[in-house]
Amino acid sequence: NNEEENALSVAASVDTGAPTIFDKIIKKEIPSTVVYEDDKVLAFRDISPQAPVHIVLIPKIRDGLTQLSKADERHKDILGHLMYTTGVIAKQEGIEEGYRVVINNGPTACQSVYHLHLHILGGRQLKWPPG
Ligand code: IU
Repeated sequence: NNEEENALSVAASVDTGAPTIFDKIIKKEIPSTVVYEDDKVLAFRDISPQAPVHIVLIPKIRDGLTQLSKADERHKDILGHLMYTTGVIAKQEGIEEGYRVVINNGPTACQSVYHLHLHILGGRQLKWPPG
C-alpha cells in the first residue's frame, strides 16, 4: 500500500554521508551532459528530466553539504556562487524569462542524492504549488 511504499522510499533515501554518484559524475567516471563548469561547480542535464530544460547544479567539493540543512558559516560563499550561477545557466539555456530553482532537502522533500544540488527547471509553463 501507499504507506508502505512511502516508508520504503524514505528508508532508501536518508543522509548517511556516504559518497554519492555525483562524485563519479564530477570525476567524469560516469558520463553526463555537462552544460556549465568552473573551478567550483558543475552543471549537467538531469537523466530524468521533469521539464524541457532540467539541469542539476552541484558544488564540486561536497564538504559536508549533503543537504541544505547541513549548511554552516563556511558554506556561505559556495551557496552564493551556486545561486548566482543558476542565472548564468538560465541565460545560456534561453529560459531567463521564466524558470524555477529547487532544492529538495531531506526525505520529506524527496531528496534522493545526498550531495547538495540545485534543480533548474524551465522550458514550459510551470505549475504552482509543486507536488
Ligand atoms: P533529488 O532532489 O535528490 O531528488 O534529485 C536528484 C536528481 O538527480 C534527480 O532529478 C535525478 O534524476 C538526478 N540524477 C541524475 O541526473 N543522474 C544520476 O545519475 C542520478 C540522479 I542517481
